[in-house]
Amino acid sequence: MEHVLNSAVDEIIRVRDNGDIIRIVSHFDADGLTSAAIIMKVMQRIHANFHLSITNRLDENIINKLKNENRELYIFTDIGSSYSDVLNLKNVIVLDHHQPKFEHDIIHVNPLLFGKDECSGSEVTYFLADKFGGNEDLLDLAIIGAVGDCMINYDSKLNKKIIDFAIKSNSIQKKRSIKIFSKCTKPLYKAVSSSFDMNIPGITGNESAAVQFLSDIGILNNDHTRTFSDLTKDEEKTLADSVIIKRIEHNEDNPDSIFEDTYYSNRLKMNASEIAMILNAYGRLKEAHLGVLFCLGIENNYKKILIK
Ligand SMILES: [Mn+2]
Repeated sequence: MEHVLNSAVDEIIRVRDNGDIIRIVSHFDADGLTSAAIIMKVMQRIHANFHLSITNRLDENIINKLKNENRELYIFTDIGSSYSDVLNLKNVIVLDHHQPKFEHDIIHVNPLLFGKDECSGSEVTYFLADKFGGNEDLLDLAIIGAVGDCMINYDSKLNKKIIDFAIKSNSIQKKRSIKIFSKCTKPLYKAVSSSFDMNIPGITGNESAAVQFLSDIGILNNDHTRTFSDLTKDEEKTLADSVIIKRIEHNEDNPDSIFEDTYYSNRLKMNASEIAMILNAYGRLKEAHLGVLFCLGIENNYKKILIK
């Protein structure tokens, strides 16, 4: 993959030096929006002119419109490999991980063309960003995209490389934590009752039972607004122990298998899985541009999007 990434860098530098606009198109889900944010930041940092748009698919119509724009270079992130129509464009770089419909007719960076190792679109895009240097602060975005596409726990060397690099550069904290979703964005009782990956007999799916349970173990505040991320270390342990006890009492299989690896973005101050959920909401509600700004820490009105 290295030599193709190097060709992509050379091509981007050439077009930038000519002062031409680089046309970027990315996918509309969390992986695509994080990929878009990574490539956009790289373009800003190397002082390249660019124009970005987000789409959920690439049909003939869209490709024709892009062709009529007559740009010197088109870059597709987290999309493109499965659309051979992109070959109709003059000068193309595809950074993607979807099943390829063509090989190296263009600058095509897709791990599936180089062996069995898989990774997300955001990780492929990060590998390009890394070639330019000084983009380690974008590593959390690479991880968030991988979490969004459920690729983070794949036994993949590429994945592992990004995770190790992200932890080392202090972009991400990897934590073993109880399987509760919405650790930062929902009140704890709602998060506990709606975490279906970890059954708590009598409590999963029942908000008032969750309120009672949390109050019994002494970690609920008066107005019930606390989130999981507000808990102290001791309270986290109390919660985990109490969940395990409940599961033992009800003869659940593997009562103590309630933990998972989570990835926390030090920059966005939230877990990657929640950021991915927020980005998917932006994409589906046709507010993808705000999703990209959210990735960059510029837009922060995500609560409005979650209510919709
Ligand atoms: Mn993807």
